Amino acid sequence: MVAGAGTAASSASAAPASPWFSPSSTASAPGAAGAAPTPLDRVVPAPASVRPAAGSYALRSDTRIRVSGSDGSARRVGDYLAKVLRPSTGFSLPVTTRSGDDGIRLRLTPKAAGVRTLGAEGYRLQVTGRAITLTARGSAGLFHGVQTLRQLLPASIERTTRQPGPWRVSGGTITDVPRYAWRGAMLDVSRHFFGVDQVKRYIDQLALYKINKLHLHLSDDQGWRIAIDSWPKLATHGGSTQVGGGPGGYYTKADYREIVRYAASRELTVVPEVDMPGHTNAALASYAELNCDGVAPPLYTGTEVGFSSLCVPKEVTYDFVDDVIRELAALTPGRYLHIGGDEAHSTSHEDYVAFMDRVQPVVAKYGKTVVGWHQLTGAHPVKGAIAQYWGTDGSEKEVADAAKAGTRLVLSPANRAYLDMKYDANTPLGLDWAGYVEAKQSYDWDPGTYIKDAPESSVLGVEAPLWSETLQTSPQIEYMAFPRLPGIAELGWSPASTHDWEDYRVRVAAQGPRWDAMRIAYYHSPQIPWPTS
Ligand code: TNX
Repeated sequence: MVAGAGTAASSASAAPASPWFSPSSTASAPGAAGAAPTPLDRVVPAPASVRPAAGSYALRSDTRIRVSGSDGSARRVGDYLAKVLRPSTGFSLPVTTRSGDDGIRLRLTPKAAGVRTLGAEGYRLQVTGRAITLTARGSAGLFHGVQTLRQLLPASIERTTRQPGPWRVSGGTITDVPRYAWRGAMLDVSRHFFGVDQVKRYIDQLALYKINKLHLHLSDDQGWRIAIDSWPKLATHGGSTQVGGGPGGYYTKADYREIVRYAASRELTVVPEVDMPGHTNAALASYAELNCDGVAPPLYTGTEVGFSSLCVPKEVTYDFVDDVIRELAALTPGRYLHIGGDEAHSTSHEDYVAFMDRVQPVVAKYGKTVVGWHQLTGAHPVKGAIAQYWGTDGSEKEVADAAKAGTRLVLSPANRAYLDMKYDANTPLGLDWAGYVEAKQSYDWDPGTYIKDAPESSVLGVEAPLWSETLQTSPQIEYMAFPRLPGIAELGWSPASTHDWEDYRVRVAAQGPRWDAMRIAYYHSPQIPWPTS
């Protein structure tokens, strides 16, 4: 669609025709410094609308980042952009509120006509020889536009040492808005605990692809990971181990607030999950009175599921639930609170329904919207509830019925969106109960039509969960998340009309050199034509 890629490919014909040297592996591949700049439509997620124009903009040593808008949020995005660009360019890139028609301009114009259709998260990026102008109604739009701009610069922009450039961006206009409001990623910090810095690193990676929800799975059989003042042993005892018997850990309230703050600075909302009534061994081990027989079980470090349950008939259970939800809601500025509800195999159906009937109103009492795994649709989801689907074929009638009755859906089909599934039989990490999930399998489905008989309007978005039974380090997180996470992010952001595996696999291939520059330990899927230089 855009001149540039073709030009780059033909200039690569000087490369030796050896099996070790494909044209895309030469230094003149789009996106490599010194080559034609990356065409505007070569980003992930695919933009909603692209109009290329002649010319290009080049960052220079005297480029300024000009921010406008009254409340300082454009400046914060400008400062973030400057921090990304300064190390590799070596330019000073001052951020200024002085207006001007040159440089990189970040304009926050909540009311201007012509930007209304951009909504809260959309942006317009205009590139001419004189300026790059990003326009949005809110800071989220500017921030997402900055992520697009990063991808339009050469991959070496992501390095932390000075690089030669040149730093050119193709001319034209991108106008971009998300398809879905919920574009989530879940991290299981219970099976293995991940510290604040590891979570921040993942947040930075999620932000690259315009993910806007960070769902933290804070409790499970193997560990309780958030300090609750009224039930202190949840964290100190329930958080004291993990799968395999390591030391585990938990977030203090200050730690959790720091994660929330950092996520917000990257335009992500934290969605905390406390999984109930099953997946509760860590809590049951911490307080004997939560057990129906009054006996605390030992801590658990295996990987079985479905053996634990809160005691539904006991009143103390609801004191516990009220305290936990009250404290967690008070710590959480976002609207959502996830109460789990999956795999309650040790809870009778009757008890499950009774439990959910009592607990959902507690979430509302503390001002939050209920999110639950889709088994909640087998009980009585309250008005406004959100069900997170994790089945594998979209055929569950109770999910479709709930959707018809107003329950909104976040889609995480396990055989598509589960980042902990192995890519193939040789993947050293992960599980395989939902089958192998290679890059194409992960990308090639449509959230709008996935759940049989659910109205398309019930779909709030998509989410990629990363369960951590087999994962302990940031490189392991990255190996499972990349390249599948960007594909799920694209399903959440890009219009269905742009969906095309053959096109996507080439666009995502161009992310490889960026991940190399950022030291992201991605899986080199054989389905993707990675540049090899
Ligand atoms: C199912 S998905 C679970 C988790 C496991 C995961 C592993 C869901 C709601 N429950 O407890 O960690 O499979 O893939």
